[in-house]
Amino acid sequence: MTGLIAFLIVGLLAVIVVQIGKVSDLAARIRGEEEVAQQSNDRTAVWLVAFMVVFLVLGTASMYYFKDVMLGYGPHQSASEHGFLIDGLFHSTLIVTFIVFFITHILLFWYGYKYRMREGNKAQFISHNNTIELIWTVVPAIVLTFLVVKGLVAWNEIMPDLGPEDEYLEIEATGYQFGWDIRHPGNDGKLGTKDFRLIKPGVNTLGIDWADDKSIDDVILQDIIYLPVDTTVRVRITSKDVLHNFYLPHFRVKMDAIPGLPTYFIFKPTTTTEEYRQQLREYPEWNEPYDLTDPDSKPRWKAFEYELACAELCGKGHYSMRRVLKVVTREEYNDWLAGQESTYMTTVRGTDNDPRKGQLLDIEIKERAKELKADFANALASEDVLDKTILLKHVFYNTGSAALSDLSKYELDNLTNIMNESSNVTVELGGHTDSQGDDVSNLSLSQNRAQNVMKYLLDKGLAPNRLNYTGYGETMPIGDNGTDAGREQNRRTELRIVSQ
Ligand SMILES: [Cu+2]
Repeated sequence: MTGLIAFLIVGLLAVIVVQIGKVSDLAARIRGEEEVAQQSNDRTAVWLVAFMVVFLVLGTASMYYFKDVMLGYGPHQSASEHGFLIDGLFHSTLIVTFIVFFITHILLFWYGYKYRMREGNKAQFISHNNTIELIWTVVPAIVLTFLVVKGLVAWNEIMPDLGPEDEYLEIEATGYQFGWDIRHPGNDGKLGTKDFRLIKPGVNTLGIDWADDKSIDDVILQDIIYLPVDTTVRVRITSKDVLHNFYLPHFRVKMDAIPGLPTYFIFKPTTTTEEYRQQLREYPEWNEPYDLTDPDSKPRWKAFEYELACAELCGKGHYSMRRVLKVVTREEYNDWLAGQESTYMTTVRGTDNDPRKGQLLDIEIKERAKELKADFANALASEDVLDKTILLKHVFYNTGSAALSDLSKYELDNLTNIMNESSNVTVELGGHTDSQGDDVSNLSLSQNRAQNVMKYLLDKGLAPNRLNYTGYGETMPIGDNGTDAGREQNRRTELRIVSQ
């Protein structure tokens, strides 16, 4: 209906214009052509000036009206340190173009008015004028030099790379159709190395070298990206397939992600997500409901999140490359980091893709040493005879044999250290089996195993009078021999403190 009315209005206006044309044609014939032409020129010249005034007033008013919804104005203050420098560039460019826009438009329309056709006026013909040429070459050159130099200064300030002494957090963003793999360095703050030859679709999509110690605690973030406030962040930016662009608009961070050519961006977030929300809260637009169909939904400022977007039209799923980014305080960041499980430990450790399969990690060795030390100290401190026995959790044998497995040496080395520290303690090593097989052979197997443990400790230099061993066979089960798990518990090596 509205369309029909609009169409009719336009049609009627066209009819009116044609009719006016016919009337002035008629008038011209009555009054004489020249007088009519003069009047028409005067009228056009006045209308041009009127148009100019309305145009400039409305243009300026719309700039003012929309200032709060344009990124970089109103509530959208840069949330990073260098962002103000970039905003400064935009502002100075805007001011210069605004002034030029005003001057040129006023001149354009004023000349249209001043030099309208009048009797006796004659157009001036200039084939060449050095002064004019000089003015319109030099003035833009000066303005552009000012803008370009300002831009170069900003570039040199923002883009230099960090040195080895600088403290920073480095993360890695790998773009692909359609998403980002964001790799966080974990507790050590260092990203593990990568090698394209290690890329295995579905298994190691980034080609991370799991044999590198630095990669053990790296986390490929599944969901929200967390960054600590007031910390320099260096982002390694790369792409797996086509051009993408790493874009954090609120931080004025924008850099192409190029397949085969790593790029980077360094920035320092200065405003936490919560602080930014509080800034937005001051503006009426941000107090409107977030969900327009539900007036009771939370206000927009509460739902605000920083976001990572792809700023390159990289394909039809381009829009889905959005990721939420949260800037939080140091304490919140540390809490979050403590809750993150490394990608290696959760998806690679112990699998066929693990180059350290069958080996212990430094962190595991340290962890076990700590645990054994605590168990030993508890046993020493306790008055109860039953508490004097501790389980050597990580001592294992080859199946059906008394030979120690390779990994058992870590536990026994730890035990040697502990025994050296408490030189008055004497212990008994006890071997135990499950109930499968006959009693006699179980007894001898447990004896041989306990004896092998003792031999290992003697080889490490412990005094023979501090050590003793006994094989208990299947006589002292701690688990149910009817189940696999129970039998596994029963096959064990224990240490009992005899005297201290
Ligand atoms: Cu993209």
